[in-house]
Amino acid sequence: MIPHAFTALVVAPKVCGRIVANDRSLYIVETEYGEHHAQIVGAFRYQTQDPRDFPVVGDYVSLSNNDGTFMIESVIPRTNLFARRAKDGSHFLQPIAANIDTLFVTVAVNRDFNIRRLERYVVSAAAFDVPFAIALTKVDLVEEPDSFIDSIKEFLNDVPVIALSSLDGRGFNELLRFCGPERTIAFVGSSGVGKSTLINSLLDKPVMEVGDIREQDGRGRHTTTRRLLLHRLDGTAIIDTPGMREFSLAEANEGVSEVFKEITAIAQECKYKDCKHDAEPGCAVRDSVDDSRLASWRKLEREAAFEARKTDRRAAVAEKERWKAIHKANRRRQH
Ligand SMILES: Nc1nc2c(ncn2[C@@H]2O[C@H](COP(=O)(O)OP(=O)(O)O)[C@@H](O)[C@H]2O)c(=O)[nH]1
Ligand SMILES: [Mg+2]
Ligand SMILES: [Zn+2]
Repeated sequence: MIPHAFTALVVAPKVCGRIVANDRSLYIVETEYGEHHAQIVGAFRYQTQDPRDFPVVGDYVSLSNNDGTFMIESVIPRTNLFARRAKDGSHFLQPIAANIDTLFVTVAVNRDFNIRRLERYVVSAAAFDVPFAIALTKVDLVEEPDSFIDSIKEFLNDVPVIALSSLDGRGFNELLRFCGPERTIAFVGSSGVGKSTLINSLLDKPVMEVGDIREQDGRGRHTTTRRLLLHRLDGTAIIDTPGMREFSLAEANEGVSEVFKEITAIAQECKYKDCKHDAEPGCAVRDSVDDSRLASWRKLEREAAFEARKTDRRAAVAEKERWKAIHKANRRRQH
């Protein structure tokens, strides 16, 4: 189940594995020889500061095996990583899933349909270089799903939009075009849009609960961690993700330029340097871009720039604190 390209990178007696679930320091990895619990080897843990560098669901890892105790020694370089920055003021990115061939940004057609939220996911996927498509779910709830597809197409003209219903099976054949041996697809989107139901329908049988981590925590409570990477019989790896609350667009500058590439291109032709494409007379962007699209672009661009500045400031403060501590330790050592 693990592509040869990855197993080939791990030299025996080390074993190549893929992370399928994670709860704090505990991981479940699948290997050619079955599924195992694993933890990160101490040296890796102590040398790693950035949460982004820790293993995440979808990662391929190199494992050591000491009499059946598996330890994660390293993460094999990722083809990509979808991450987010929580709006909690941390300047660290929280990794969500790695090594994704297609990320389905999932939205439902009911009253929760929100094009702004969709835009946020999309610019974020573009910023992380993760190929994406749109999964429009619960189309059985409306008479006219086309109007929803149209409003997405208005914003993303060359991205596949798949209209789906887990109730009547609409759209699943189209979804299967993204599946295949050694393919990994992932679903992100707000809680309740139907990701888990969709994944269960995609699997040949409902196995969502299989392979959960069940542990007794320090207080004797049982905690269950859900397996997030599952396989279709055809070999497709499917990654579910926990519902995300608001996330910051700090990394999304490039994603915004990518998703709005026609605006980015026209902006180069603006006769004003530093044009805000706002009130400047004869602005090329305002003359040729649709008002609502321009409004979306402006809002996302401003937010991405603002978040990036804020994050840079926070990173600078953290870096300064770090050096202060190092100098202090050095001074102490000299006395
Ligand atoms: N009408 C309709 N309801 C759905 C569909 N898919 C999921 N649901 C319902 O939506 C709710 C949330 O689904 P769930 O898969 O848990 O969403 P998740 O939070 O994105 O994983 C559940 O009550 C499902 O029964 C669908 O295709 N049509
Ligand atoms: Mg779910
Ligand atoms: Zn302009």
